Order: sequence, then structure tokens, then C-alpha cells
Amino acid sequence: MGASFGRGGATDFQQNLANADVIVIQGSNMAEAHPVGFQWVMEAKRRGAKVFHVDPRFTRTSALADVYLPIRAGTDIALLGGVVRYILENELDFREYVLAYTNAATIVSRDFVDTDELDGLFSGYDPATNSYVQDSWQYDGHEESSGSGDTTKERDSAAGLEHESHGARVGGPTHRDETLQHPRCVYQILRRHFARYTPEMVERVCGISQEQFLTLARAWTENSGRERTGALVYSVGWTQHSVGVQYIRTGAIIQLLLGNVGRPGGGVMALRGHASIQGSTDIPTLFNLLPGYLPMPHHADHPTFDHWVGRIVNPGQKGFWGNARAYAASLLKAYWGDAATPENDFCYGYLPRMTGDHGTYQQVLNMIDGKVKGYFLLGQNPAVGSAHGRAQRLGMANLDWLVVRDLFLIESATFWQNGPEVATGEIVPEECRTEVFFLPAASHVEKEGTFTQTQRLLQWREKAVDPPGDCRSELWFFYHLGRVLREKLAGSTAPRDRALLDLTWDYPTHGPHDEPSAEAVLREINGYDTRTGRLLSGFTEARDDGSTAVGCWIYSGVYADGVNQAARRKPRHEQDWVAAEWGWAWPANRRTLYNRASADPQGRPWSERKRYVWWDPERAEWTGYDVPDFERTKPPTYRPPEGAGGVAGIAGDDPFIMQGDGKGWLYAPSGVLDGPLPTHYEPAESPVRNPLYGQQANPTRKVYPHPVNPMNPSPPQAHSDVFPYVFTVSRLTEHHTAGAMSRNVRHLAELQPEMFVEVSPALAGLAGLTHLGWAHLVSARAVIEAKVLVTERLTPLRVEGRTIHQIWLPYHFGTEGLVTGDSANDLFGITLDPNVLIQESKVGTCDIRPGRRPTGPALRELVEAYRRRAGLTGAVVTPILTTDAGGDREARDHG
Ligand SMILES: Nc1nc2c(c(=O)[nH]1)N[C@H]1C(S)=C(S)[C@@H](COP(=O)(O)OP(=O)(O)OC[C@H]3O[C@@H](n4cnc5c(=O)[nH]c(N)nc54)[C@H](O)[C@@H]3O)O[C@H]1N2
Ligand SMILES: Nc1nc2c(c(=O)[nH]1)N[C@H]1C(S)=C(S)[C@@H](COP(=O)(O)OP(=O)(O)OC[C@H]3O[C@@H](n4cnc5c(=O)[nH]c(N)nc54)[C@H](O)[C@@H]3O)O[C@H]1N2
Ligand SMILES: [Mo]
Repeated sequence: MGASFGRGGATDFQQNLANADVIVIQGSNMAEAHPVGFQWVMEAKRRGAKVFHVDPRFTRTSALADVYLPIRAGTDIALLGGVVRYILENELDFREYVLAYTNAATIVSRDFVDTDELDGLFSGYDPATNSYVQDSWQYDGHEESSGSGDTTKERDSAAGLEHESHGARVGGPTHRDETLQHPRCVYQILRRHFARYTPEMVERVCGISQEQFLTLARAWTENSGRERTGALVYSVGWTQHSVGVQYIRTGAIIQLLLGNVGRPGGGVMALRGHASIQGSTDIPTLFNLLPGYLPMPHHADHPTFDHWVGRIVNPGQKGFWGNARAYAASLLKAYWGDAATPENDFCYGYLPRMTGDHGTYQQVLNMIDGKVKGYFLLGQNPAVGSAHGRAQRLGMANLDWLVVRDLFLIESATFWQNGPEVATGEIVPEECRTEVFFLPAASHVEKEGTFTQTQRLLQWREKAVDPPGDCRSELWFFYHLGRVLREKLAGSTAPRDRALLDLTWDYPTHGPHDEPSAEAVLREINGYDTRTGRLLSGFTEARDDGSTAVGCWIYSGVYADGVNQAARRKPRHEQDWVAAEWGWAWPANRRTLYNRASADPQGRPWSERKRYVWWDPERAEWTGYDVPDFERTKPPTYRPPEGAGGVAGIAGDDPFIMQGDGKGWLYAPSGVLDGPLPTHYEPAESPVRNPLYGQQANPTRKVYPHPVNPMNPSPPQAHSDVFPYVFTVSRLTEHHTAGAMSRNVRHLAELQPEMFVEVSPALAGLAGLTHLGWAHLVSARAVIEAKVLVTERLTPLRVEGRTIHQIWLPYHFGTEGLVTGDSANDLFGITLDPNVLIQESKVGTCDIRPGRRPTGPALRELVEAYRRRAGLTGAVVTPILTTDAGGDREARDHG
């Protein structure tokens, strides 16, 4: 989303779905996982919208949709690519919008070579590192300034995430052909790239009939233009793939071509997960980001403050990222207060540095290899929730100490005692070296603070009850941990302790347990004038001279006028449907991003029906139902002077103000590591040979060659028939994620009391499975068992002339709680998307057999036997198979 539009958040708010004329839900079970927001889909349907659901499994979302399309998991790019082709071949794009607001007319380097010629690879592929040099992908004349440095390093640090708050860079003025005829303009490149995604190809790859495909393509394109809009909804059915970012890119391309971004009833609704998952990337719990998507410094690339900021700003770049120096200085000022001065680069030297991949999967492999001594685990249960459960548990069993803060005694705290590896003899409780400290946590109703939910909306929560016993909030824990550490270090003269001792750590506390004030934290996040203490009204007031401190620049304004704007709860009957006075959305309380695009280039609403934000010539300002996502008084006719950068470089008709060229990106010259355009690759584990190209899987995917992490073979490798079935893993309404919060709740535990596996009647017949009997599933990592549910919810699909059976599993079970069962995540290996390092945990291959699994050492023996049959002997590494075009067709050893 960041690379396509300029910001990584959902483009819209869920209420806006009610204005859509068509809604495509793909990679999401919205009715079950986001039931409250789903009311707006139902409202749209009531008003006449057509609803499509594309999913491997028929769910309650499918039941409420007008049309359900079963799809082979992991093939959405082929389907969406088919829609792109349908739009372009039939010239159904919203031409005025596309010309003015996207990069369709921009001319690309003559060095660019597409996947058609290179059998599934783009130009610039380096087989030695399985990554791309991106110079040839750039706009014409920008080859030298791709800004793509070492893409292997970018992959290791998930640098793609930086584009969550701003687009990727553009090296200067661009060449355009407004007639869209130039063979190297983006529009023509797109046409050629997607030409092979025909309805026949969609059928061959996805198992979706041509007729069903055309129903979807027609409905989507018919609801486009001045009068009509369509919305796209996805969630983790799209993200958890080795090509997850490119799924979203394909959806974004369709929405741009149809003129659906920035308009009522349009957009790409990325549904986020937990209550504050959006918040956990905005103010990140990630290794590679700082608040507001400022990149975590890398030791080699960012030796000084100026280097760091310079890399973010990219001089001459258009758009709001031009002010990054002020955001960065204000963040450091918030951290180190009086100690941070312009003279000492605001204590930039205190910030930790990245040296490579510090992501959770690399960490756990490092634990297995004895490189990590201690681990804090807060609000996460990787023994059940993360891919490759066995690796997670073996890693945690090899620490010196582990601190778990949770509401319940979860599997990640008891693996040494009750985990499956105890039964197999791999972990011996008496000998397990890890000392586990379990600290009980206060739940969301037992503490105050904000959640930032799916539509970038911050909502303040009051404390309802006091936490029982020793349960404490995270705020309490970290504040007092910091306080105690500082007290212990007081008087130290060691330079390494300065970063801790110079921190601003002065939050007021209250109550019997000295609970820090969450409002004080929110005020710091909002930012203030360091001389007067005045709270800032927004990020445009941030300065780079030390006169402002801002904890998270994109949240600046949440405490404007000294008022907790997140706590606003004006009823919807007392305001219009946009409800701007309910909570506070970043940035600047905008509900629909890029809403400048809801007006035509001259600033007039595209139509009366789709009126939203427009230029008022009398008052000479942008106005409408929402906060304009544009400089309020910049007229539609504004043209930047020669060489203008930053905000001044954005023209009056450039709605994508965070992008380096002000345009929505149909083609991404940089910012995406696996290609400027989406391409169908098979999942890392697939029973099918890629019908589109010689290149089988994403060549740049992040792999972890480690003996604990063998991958099931896929064609053209031998023995892929050992794991013949596709399996996919997702959620039940009645359970929550890794299950502690629902398996410990009586009513929920009773509603879904057992681990089960869904199979179609056809597969049950084939594999000899009986309804309500037992089955066990085997991968190169593990074997798990489950009760069998034979159901028509799964459709066998015809793919490449053969039948592909898909198996569905919930991932909520583990060894603790009122109801227990084997964990589906034990089946997965670890393979990640190269851009954001999200694991491929929506699709893998396995075998399924009737009856219960073996126990004790016999369990590992069964897995070993499968490995031998699959040719996975000895030190098992993950092969990257590339086409001849990449140089070498042999399986390459990355060890
Ligand atoms: N009741 C309940 N609600 C929840 C949660 C919960 O655990 N329980 N979890 C919360 C969290 S953390 C999150 S992130 C969200 C997740 O919300 P969702 O993403 O909606 O939930 P999932 O059930 O994981 O998966 C969505 C759908 O993707 C489909 N799918 C899998 N692979 C593919 C594919 O390749 N292509 C397509 N088109 N579809 C695919 C699955 O069959 C499934 O129906 O839900 C949140 N809400
Ligand atoms: N195969 C497969 N795997 C998946 C997914 C999938 O779709 N398929 N989905 C992925 C997704 S989207 C997610 S979000 C993850 C979730 O995976 P995890 O985050 O590992 O699982 P949760 O059960 O949500 O763990 C959250 C823990 O936090 C505790 N908790 C709740 N509130 C608080 C609090 O205020 N403080 C503290 N300290 N603890 C608290 C809960 O009791 C719970 O044990 O799973 C991922 N794994
Ligand atoms: Mo999630």
C-alpha cells in the first residue's frame, strides 16, 4: 500500500464501505473476523451493491456474498492479473483519473526487461544473492538514482515497511506521454505484462472457471467511473504469503485503474487484526522501525544523524517526507529531552543500530544455535501462533532466561513442561536450561490507554476494573523497569549507560501501585513546544531545531488544544456520516486518504453522487465532508516551479502527496524488492508447476536454510508427490489467534472444543477419512492430529488438468487451557515475503492419513520417514529454484 499510494494504512474507514457499488472481499473472512465492520458491507448490499467473496473455503462471509468464488490458496495474483488484463484489453479504465492521478503516462527506463522475456524474472536479477539490482526498473533518465541500494540488506531489514508512511523515492522530474502510446510508458508496459493473464490462464492457475472470472471482472469494471465506485477488502489471507506484498500491489493497480482510490465507496480496506495491530506498526514493536515509520538506523548506512535523515528525505524529493528532519529531531528530543541538542545531533548516537535481520524468525533460529541468552515475550504466544511451532519451542528451550508477561499461563511459558517435544524426548524438563519468569499482565479492561484500530483510528479506553492480584499493565512494567535500571545505574560514568540515564523518564504516577499516567504518554506522543510546553496542533508544527519534542509525528494532533481527541465520542446522530468527532484518525484526523482524488483535476466533484472533497473557488480552499488530504489553500491549477522539492513540488492535481512524484503507482520503480509489477509465482510449497513462467516461486523470498527448517519439495523438484495436498490455516469466530484468550473462556471453549480438520467429501473418499473420526497430517517439519470434519465448504479444484484438494485447519489449539489440541502451525516451515518479512502461513503442502498420530519417539520417526521419501536427507536446506534466465537452474545451496 505504501509503494502504491504513499501510506501503508487502510485507505478508508469501514463506514465508507456502505457507499460502494461493488465490494470484493478476498483474503478475508470479514463476517467472522471483523463482524462489527461487516455491518457496512451489509448496508452496501441493502443499498444495491454486489458483494463478491474469493476464498479457498466457503465461510459465513461467502454465505452473505452475492457471488462466492473458490480459489486455490496462493494464486490471487493470477486472478487479479486477469482482471487487470480485462480492464486494459477492453479499455475499461477510468481514463481521466488514470491519466491525471497515476503514473500510467510516465516513461520507464529503456533498460527495463519484463518477466515475459526472462521466464518469470525481471531485469537486474542477481542469482548470487537472489535479489534485484533495481536500476533498470527506474523511470526514464533516473537509472542512476534508483535509491535501491543493497537490496539484500533491504530485505534483511524489511526496509519496505518504511513506505508505510511515505512512498518510495523518485529521482527527479519524469518524462510522460499523455497519449499513453509510448511503448515504454507504464500503461503499455502494464498491457504487455498482464497480456498472458487470460481467462483461460486464470482457470488453469486458480481453478476458477472462465465464466465465474468474467462475472467478477464485469461487476468490478461496471462499477467504475464518475458515478460509481468499488471497494476492495483484504486481510491476512493475502498478507501471509511469500508474495503477499505483490497480492496487495495487484489489488491496488486495479483500484487505481478503475479510479477507486480516495473516493466514497472506494479504496483498499486493509483489515488489521488485534485491537491495536495498526498501532503496533505506527508506534512499532518491530525491529526495523521507529515511531511514525522512521527507519531504525543501520550501522553501515546511517553513521550520523545527517546520513540518517538524508536517506529519509532524499533531497529534491517531492511530498511531505521532505520534512523528515523535523520529525526525526523531534522524536530524539522526546526521548532524550534536555540532553538532546542540535550540537550533539540530538543524541543520535544513543539509538541502537541494526546489523542485519533481527526479525522474530531469525531470532528463534539464533536461539536454537545458542546465540541468544534472554528473551522478553509480551502479549505473544509464538509456541502456537508463529510458523513452525517446533522451532519456536526448541529455540525458547535453549535460552538462559525467558520473561513471559501474559493473562494466562500460555504454551510459550510451559513448553519446557508440557510441549509436544517433551513427549518425543527432545526437551527434558529436568535438563531444560531456560529459566522462565511468568509475570501476570493486566488486560485491556484493566488499564487505560488508546487502541489504534484498522482504520487508523485512535480510540481512548477507560479502565473498567482494577487488575487482580499482581497483574500489572505494560505501562507500569516498562516504566518501573526503566526506573529501577536507572536507579541501579545512577552515578555510573560509563558512556554506554548515558542513553538510559539521559532518557526523559518523568511520567506522573497515581494509585497504590504508582501507575504511570497514560494521558501523559499520549501528550508526549502528540508533541509539545519544549520551551513553553504548549501541545502541538499537528505535525506541520514539528521543528528540527530542538524547539519541539514529538513522540510519533503521524499522531501529532491527537492532543491538539490540550484535549484528548482520541476520547471523543460524539454520537453519530449528532454529526454527519463521516463522524469526524468520533476518536481521532492519523494523519490529521483524515478518514479517507488521498481524498483530493474524489474531485476531478479541476477540483470539481467527479459527480454529485460521489461528492466528497472539492475545491471551493470562492473561499479559495479545499472543503468537503472530510479533512482534505491536501494543502488546504493550494489551488488545482498550482504547478510547481522548476526544481521544486518537498511539499512545494506537489502540483495542484497530484493527490498522492506522500509519493515522490505525487502519483498513484501502477508500476513501482522502487520500494518493492520482488518486482515493479506483480507476477504470479507458486507458493514456496506447491504441488503445481507454475503455469505462467519457468520461475516456480518468488525468487527473492526470504529463506532460512537451517537443519530445523526443511521445505517440502515442489515441482520441478522430485518427490513433490510425497506431500500432495494444499493446506491453509485460519480463524474460527469462537476462538482468538493462538487461543489463550478463548480456550480459557468456558463459553467459547465449549462452542469449539476440539482441534479439527476440514476436508471435502471427495478427499475424504480418496484418503479414507471418516467424518468425526481422526486424521493426522504430515509435513517435513511435523505431524499433528485432528478430528475430521467432512464438508462441502471445501471445493476440489481443477488445476492444470488435475484435481487439487485443499485442506483447512484452525490455528487456535495448543497444550494449555480448558480445551487443547495439536497446533496447525507446527506443520509450516519458515519462508517469508522479502519486503516485510511476513511468514507464508496461509499455504503449504502436506499429506493426510486416517487415524491418530504416533506418540513418543515414533512421532519423529514418522516425520523422518517422510523426509527420506521426499529426498530430504542430511542437512536440509531450502533451495531457491530459478529459471535459466537467472543463470543456473540447479537447486542452490545457501548454507
Ligand atoms: N473471531 C476472531 N476474530 C478475529 C481473530 C480471531 O482469531 N478470532 N483474529 C484477529 C486478527 S489478529 C486478525 S489478523 C484478523 C484476520 O482476519 P481474516 O484475515 O479475515 O481471518 P483468517 O480467518 O485468518 O483468514 C481470512 C481468509 O483468508 C482465506 N485465505 C487463505 N489463504 C488464501 C489465499 O491464498 N487467497 C485468498 N483469497 N484467501 C485465502 C482463508 O480461507 C480465510 O477465510 O482477524 C481478527 N479477528
Ligand atoms: N498459520 C497461521 N498462523 C498465524 C496466523 C494465520 O492466519 N495462520 N495469523 C497470524 C496473526 S494475524 C497473528 S496477529 C498472530 C497472533 O499470534 P500471537 O500474538 O502469538 O497469539 P495471541 O494468542 O494473540 O497472543 C497474544 C497473547 O497476549 C495475551 N494478552 C492479551 N492482552 C494482553 C495485555 O494487555 N498484556 C499482555 N502482556 N498480554 C496480553 C493473550 O493472553 C495472548 O496469550 O498469529 C499469526 N499466526
Ligand atoms: Mo493478526
